[in-house]
Amino acid sequence: MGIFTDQIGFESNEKKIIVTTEPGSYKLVNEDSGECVLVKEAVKKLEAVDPLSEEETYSVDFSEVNKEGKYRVYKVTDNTDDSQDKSNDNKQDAEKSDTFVISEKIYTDLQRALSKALYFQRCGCALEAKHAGIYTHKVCHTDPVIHLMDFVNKTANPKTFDLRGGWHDAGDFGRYSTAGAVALGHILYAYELFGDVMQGELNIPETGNGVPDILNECRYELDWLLKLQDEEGGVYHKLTAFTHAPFIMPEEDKDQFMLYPVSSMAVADYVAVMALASRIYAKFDPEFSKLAIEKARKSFKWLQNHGYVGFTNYPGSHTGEYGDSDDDDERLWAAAEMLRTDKTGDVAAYRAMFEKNINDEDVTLTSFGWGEVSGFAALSVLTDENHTAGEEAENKFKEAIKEEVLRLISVMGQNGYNLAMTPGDFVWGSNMTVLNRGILFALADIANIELPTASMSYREITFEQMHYLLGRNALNRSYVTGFGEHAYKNPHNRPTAMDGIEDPMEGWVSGGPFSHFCDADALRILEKGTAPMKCHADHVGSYSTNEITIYWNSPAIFVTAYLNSK
Ligand code: G3I
Ligand code: 9MR
Ligand code: ZN
Repeated sequence: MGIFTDQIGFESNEKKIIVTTEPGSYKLVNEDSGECVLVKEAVKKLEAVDPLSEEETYSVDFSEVNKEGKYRVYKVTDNTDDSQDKSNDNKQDAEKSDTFVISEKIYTDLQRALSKALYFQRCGCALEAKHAGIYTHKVCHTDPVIHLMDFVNKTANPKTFDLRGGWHDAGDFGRYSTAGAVALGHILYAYELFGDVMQGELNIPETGNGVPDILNECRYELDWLLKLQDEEGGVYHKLTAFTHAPFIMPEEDKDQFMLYPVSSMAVADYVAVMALASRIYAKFDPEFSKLAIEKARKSFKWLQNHGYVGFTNYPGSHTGEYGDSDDDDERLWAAAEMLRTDKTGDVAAYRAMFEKNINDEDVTLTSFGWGEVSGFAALSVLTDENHTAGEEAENKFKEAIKEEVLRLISVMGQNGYNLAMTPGDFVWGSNMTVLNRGILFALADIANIELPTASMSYREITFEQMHYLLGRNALNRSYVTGFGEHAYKNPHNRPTAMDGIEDPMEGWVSGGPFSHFCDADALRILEKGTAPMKCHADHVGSYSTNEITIYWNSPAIFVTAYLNSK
């Protein structure tokens, strides 16, 4: 059996629901005093077995306890047989939850660690002990870059580029425009909305320069992304080697890195995120702000002159593809941001592109992932104090959000974990889906979208998603390194695998359970037909269930900032 909890804990004034796989009584014990604070009966929420874990689930609600402290939940058993039970130790282990706290602002340390983690992805510089602690490495990937076609054609004396910088995307060393823009989007919007709780120092090289560290860290990626624009305003889709490096430290990777062709998704995401950055950094660095909007204008012109330009990997090359069959949502985000930010620009053109794409029926209007960015347009429009896009557009976004929120609330009712996920949602990077739904709930809250049927507030609903991420799941596993008694420990990340240090850096969100797991280690470790919520292998080789990426941390930064901000 299992007793599953958020391994960080619960806010004093919020719901405190524990999930278990067995009926019976459960007691909440204060771990410091040993005092039993409350005994509650487990309640069966579903008639059928839980569709995500394929097990019986029960919930135990300790919400009435508000007192700050460290706690643990135990199953109340008939103690008389315990002394004879040889498997007593194991049994005891299985019949208690991990420890957790009841407190205020419980995700403050988590938010900081999620943010600091990005520093460890910095490419083109050394990570020094002063900032990196034990996780140092020498400078990496500083060699000149060439075009893919010059590489393929073995051109003599090809044109070279200095494209140092940016964040490594993930466990690989690639740097990808759309992935980077989306990660920046999550963080910069979070800063705009919840800046008050994003002022903390991160101990990075720029600390103390008068700019909040989270913006300093984002600047490292922005300065790199700025350089990916070509002379015509096109933006290269990615910068990687021809294939992924073997497991080596970043500084040992001497493969030739290349610029891959322009895609219209990369251009549109670039426009959106440069406009957003121009707005956010205006008061810290007016010169950078001006440069960012100029670059955005240039790429916007490219969008006006070009239709959809897709991206597929060159035959034989298999670094991340980030393919996308349409760019309407990216254009919508670009136009929404230019309309809001660039008041002295070509407003009529921004408006026209915005109108065209908001009315495109294929655009969902509620997504925040690397492939579908329409939710960022909603976020930008609905948080614009000047209401630049107008009431009709606002209403359209609000209706779409309301519909999706109602669907997700109904989904939460259909599983034992109050999770806004169906069995089919356990895709590669399912934790991003969980977190992006958290962003949607936060946006619905900010935009005052009525919650007609639910008994919980948006804030409570969002907490429920975080509780899953932090251990209240069928594997009893916290999906953030360093946070929780049973936090996963072996992220698919080359430095983690090769640095010889036992513990991984803290603050990394795992991709999470993937029901069609496809890497050799997951295939070896997990049985075929495993329940969706259990398709996670905490193994360094399992890239399809246990990798890290910048854009799986970034939505967690948004969600924790939202939850910490009230
Ligand atoms: O688009 C289909 C959808 O129509 C279908 O319903 C769904 C069902 O599984 O699949 C969807 O496609 C999935 C796609 O992501 C979009 O979600 C693919 O199956 C899935 O394999 C694909 O996974 C991506 C993976 O790369 C493989 O391409 C992940 O989202 C993406 O995060 C991951 O990104 C990698 C980079 O390539 C390289 N760097 C590391 C990074 C993280 O693992
Ligand atoms: O480490 C790579 C990871 O970032 C990618 O998500 C994954 C899928 O593209 O590929 C990983 O690299 C593997 C490569 O594709 C095949 N050989 C083994 C590599 C490391 O496990
Ligand atoms: Zn590097």
